[in-house]
Parts: sequence; C-alpha cells; structure tokens
Amino acid sequence: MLIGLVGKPSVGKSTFFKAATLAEVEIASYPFTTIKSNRGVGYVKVECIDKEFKTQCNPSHGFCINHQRFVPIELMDVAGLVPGASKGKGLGNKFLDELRQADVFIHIVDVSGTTDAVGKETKNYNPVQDVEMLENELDLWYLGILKKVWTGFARTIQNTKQNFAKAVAKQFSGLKVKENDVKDVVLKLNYDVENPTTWNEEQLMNFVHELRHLTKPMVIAANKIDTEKGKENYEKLKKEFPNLTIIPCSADSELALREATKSKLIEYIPGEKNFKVIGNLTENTLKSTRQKQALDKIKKNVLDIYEKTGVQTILNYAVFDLLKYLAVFPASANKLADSKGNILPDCFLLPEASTALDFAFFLHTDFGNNFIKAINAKTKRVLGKNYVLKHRDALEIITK
Ligand SMILES: Nc1nc2c(ncn2[C@@H]2O[C@H](COP(=O)(O)OP(=O)(O)OP(=O)(O)O)[C@@H](O)[C@H]2O)c(=O)[nH]1
Ligand SMILES: [Mg+2]
Repeated sequence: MLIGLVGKPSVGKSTFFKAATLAEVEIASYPFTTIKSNRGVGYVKVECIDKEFKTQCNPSHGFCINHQRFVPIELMDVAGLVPGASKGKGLGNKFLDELRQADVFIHIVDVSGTTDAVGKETKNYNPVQDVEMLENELDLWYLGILKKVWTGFARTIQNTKQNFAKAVAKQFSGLKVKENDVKDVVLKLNYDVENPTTWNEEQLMNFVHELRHLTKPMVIAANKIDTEKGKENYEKLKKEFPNLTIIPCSADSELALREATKSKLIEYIPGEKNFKVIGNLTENTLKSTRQKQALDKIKKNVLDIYEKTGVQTILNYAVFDLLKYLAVFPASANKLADSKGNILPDCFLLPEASTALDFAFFLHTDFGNNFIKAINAKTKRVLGKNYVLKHRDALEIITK
C-alpha cells in the first residue's frame, strides 16, 4: 500500500513525510525544494491485541509502545504541484506519473495563508483555491491519459462490442483502476457505454472526475495550524468544503516531537495529546531552556487546542477510513510466539472484505491451497474459508 503526499509547493509535504518516516529529506521555505520524489516507511497506529492476551508483543516490523502497535506503510513525497501542472507547468507532469501507484492521497494544504498559488511567500492568501486547483489538476491528469487513446479506443469498443468497464480498467491499470471501479462510475453517471463515441467533452471530464475520486481517495491535511491565521483558514476550508474530510495538522510540531523523542529529551507516543519531559531538558542550560520553550509552544498552540498534531490521525484516516484496510494478526490461541520466541511478531494490513481464505493466501500460497479452517485466537471459535475478517482479528490457519 502506498500513500501519496500531494499539494502545491512549500505547504509542508516533506515536513509531513519526515515527521512520519524520520527519513533525511530536504525541507525549506522556497518552492520546489523537492525535485526527486522520496519514498519511506511510516506507520499506522493500531490498538495492539497483546493487551487482551496479557502479554507484550515483539513486532518483527514496526514497533509497539504501551500496547499501541505501529504497523508499517509506505509513503511518497513528491514535488509541488502548480496550476497547469497537468500540461507541464512547474516541474510538469512527470512526477504525476510517479503517483500512479498510490492507493490514496493526502492533500497537504497550507492554512497559514503565507504561501501563494505557486508556493511563494505572501500575506493573507486564501487556501480555498488550492483545494480546487489540486482537484482540477488531478482530473486533467486522468483526462490526459484517457484522451491520448480515446478516439480509437471508443470506436473499437463500439465496433467490436467490447466490455466498456474491462477495456477502461485495462487502459488505466497503471493507475490501479479495477473493472468494478469503472462499473460503479458508469452506474452512477448512467452514460451510454455501448456508444462511447457519442460522449462529449463534459461527459469525459465527469467520467474521469468520478473515476479519480473512487480510485485515489483523498483526505486534506490543514497544515501549519500552529500559525496565526491557521485556525481562521481551517474554518474557511471546512465551511467551503463541508463534504471533504479536513484534519488540522502541524507537521512541523510532529517532527519536533519525534526528533526530541529520538534524542531522548521527551517521551512521546505519536498521535497522543501529551509528552513527558525527560533527559537533559531538565537541566538549567541555555540550550535546554530554548528546547523547552519550543516544546511549550507546541503544547500551547497545537496540543492543548487540537489534542494532537494531526499527522498520525491523518495517516490512520487514509488507511482505515478511506481505504478501509483491516489490521489482522496471525496467532494461535495456545501459542502466540513464532519459532524464535517472538510474541505476535506480525500484524498485516488487508483490504476490506478479505476472508479467512484470502488471509491464508496472503500468508502463503500453500496455506491457501491447503486451507481446512481458521481459528479465532481470541474466542477459539472455528471459522470457515468465507469468514469475513474484522479489524484486529487474530487468526490461526489450519492446513492439510
Ligand atoms: N509553522 C509551520 N511551518 C511548517 C509546518 N510544516 C512545514 N512548515 C514549513 O514550511 C516550509 C516548507 O516545508 P517543506 O516541507 O519543504 O514543503 P514542501 O511542500 O515539501 O515544499 P516543496 O518540496 O517545495 O514542494 C518550511 O519552512 C517548513 O519548516 C507546520 O506545521 N507549521
Ligand atoms: Mg518537499
């Protein structure tokens, strides 16, 4: 699973990326700081099941603090997107191609009002237009891909009576578009799919718009909420786009908290409201006074008001609310450890509506092929192959 961070230049995409991954990437206040895309590992937070088993897990991927399990996911940070990007403006549409593989987008919007449409410093800028710009550019990007082939494509479908959904899914397969996605869009729009040559420009645009919405769902991070105009602009966004999910965010604060945690200055669990000062920060030196002042500011301007920095909330929202993934643990009721003695070493993310058999195949083809039954490790109940997995399920697969 890949999460793409998108937005105009200078909004804090790389800051968000660094806060989530702690990878070394360049961050600066001028536009187009990022040219080459960055990929890294971030985490979604799941309430670990080890607590229910009265034990402490040893994850082989990710980590677990206070029974909060952090499960790895992949993130991608790309160059800033400016008006006209789909036609090659700014750094053009090359990097849009890199976003093809993303399953979901986080649109980072700068609510400080201090960066203009192309990411340059300004004052009193209204970020509402940034949301419209990005949505429009993404639609135009999809439209470009379809239009490149449309005339011949539509004619062939019509003449050879091909299945429309199948043909479009093939054309957009690089964008992870599935046949069922196209079917859903067609059903909603009710266009004549047997005669696609009759579609006009508006119909094509509506079609790609719906397809993009469905196949690249998006959440908005109202970033730089810690700034003077942050709250005001965040409220503006919410009023203008009541149907979008907009989550207040301070990527910069999350980065500071995670770095301070890494340096053992504080104890902080990503996504929580509080942190605890430890280590050298208790000393009475100039450096530690400054660091403490910075942390106090984060507490006062972000945590006390919004209860969290937003970074973890947004990642979780993208994976569990938009993509509806499920976290599933391989485990048996009597034995939670693997052969090396690691307790509950794995936690996997599976797509919505996955079954016990899907899980078996996910673990190993042999498990799938030789599946007899599954056992719910929490209840010890026997489950058949069609059992639909639930979030935080723990399952043992019994094979022939
Ligand atoms: N106040 C505040 N500043 C932030 C926040 N997040 C990022 N910034 C600042 O915004 C500026 C741009 O940050 P970047 O992360 O480089 O932005 P970007 O979107 O990756 O920019 P490009 O790579 O140029 O597209 C930097 O000066 C950051 O320190 C935040 O939450 N609050
Ligand atoms: Mg950047």
